Amino acid sequence: MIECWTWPTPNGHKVHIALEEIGLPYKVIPVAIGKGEQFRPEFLAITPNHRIPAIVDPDGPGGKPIKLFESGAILIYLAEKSGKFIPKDAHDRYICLQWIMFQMGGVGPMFGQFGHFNNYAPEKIPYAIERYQNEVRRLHGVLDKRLAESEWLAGGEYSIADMINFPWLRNPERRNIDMNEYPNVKRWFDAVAARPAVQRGCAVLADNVRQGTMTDAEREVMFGKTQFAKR
Ligand SMILES: N[C@@H](CCC(=O)N[C@@H](CS)C(=O)NCC(=O)O)C(=O)O
Repeated sequence: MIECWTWPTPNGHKVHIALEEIGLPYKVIPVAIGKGEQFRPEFLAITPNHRIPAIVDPDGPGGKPIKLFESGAILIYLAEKSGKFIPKDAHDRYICLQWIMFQMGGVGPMFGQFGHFNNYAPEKIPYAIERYQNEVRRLHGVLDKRLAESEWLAGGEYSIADMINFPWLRNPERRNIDMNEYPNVKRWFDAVAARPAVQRGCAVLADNVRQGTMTDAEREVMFGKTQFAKR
């Protein structure tokens, strides 16, 4: 059975959603990132990047085990393993990969940096907040344009490109986003959110979602010496 080393964050939810949509059996292994469990030797043996999500599939290519980190690689792997949710047509397949890269290189890092400077940075740096807020808005605009011309991100069929972008579009108020300004994103978001497998994916470890502000101990793990210690 696939081991899914994870935590209930947008990057974790991508993999939970894909596993639920595809219907592959999996075992959740929680990695409490606020407590520093990402630095445990057993997790570092799977990913030197000490970030969730990561998977271990004992039945990988050629029947050999595979360990994988980076959510984009994991979703492509799961889709190819199952033959589901990735277009078979070469043209559409590249379009699907394009929107996966857009999420991995754009939406994730930019939304993440906005969250950091807006919520967690010890000092408010207006330039940084404004820069990432502008990027968040710009990226919503790019998605809106695409979804004005296409039902799903990869084209006519729901795919891993939708699964990977969706979790980062949740809770728009946290990014000062009014979804009514992006009606095509809103239409797409509601359609993805209505899928039972997506709801099951977002419920994985949901009791562990942090309520309220970060404690000093969590802050130290995420942004202090523990995070940057040489390993
Ligand atoms: N590009 C990576 C990003 C993974 C990532 O940033 N994971 C965060 C949670 S969403 C994490 O594990 N953070 C732990 C830490 O910062 O120590 C992916 O998509 O898998």
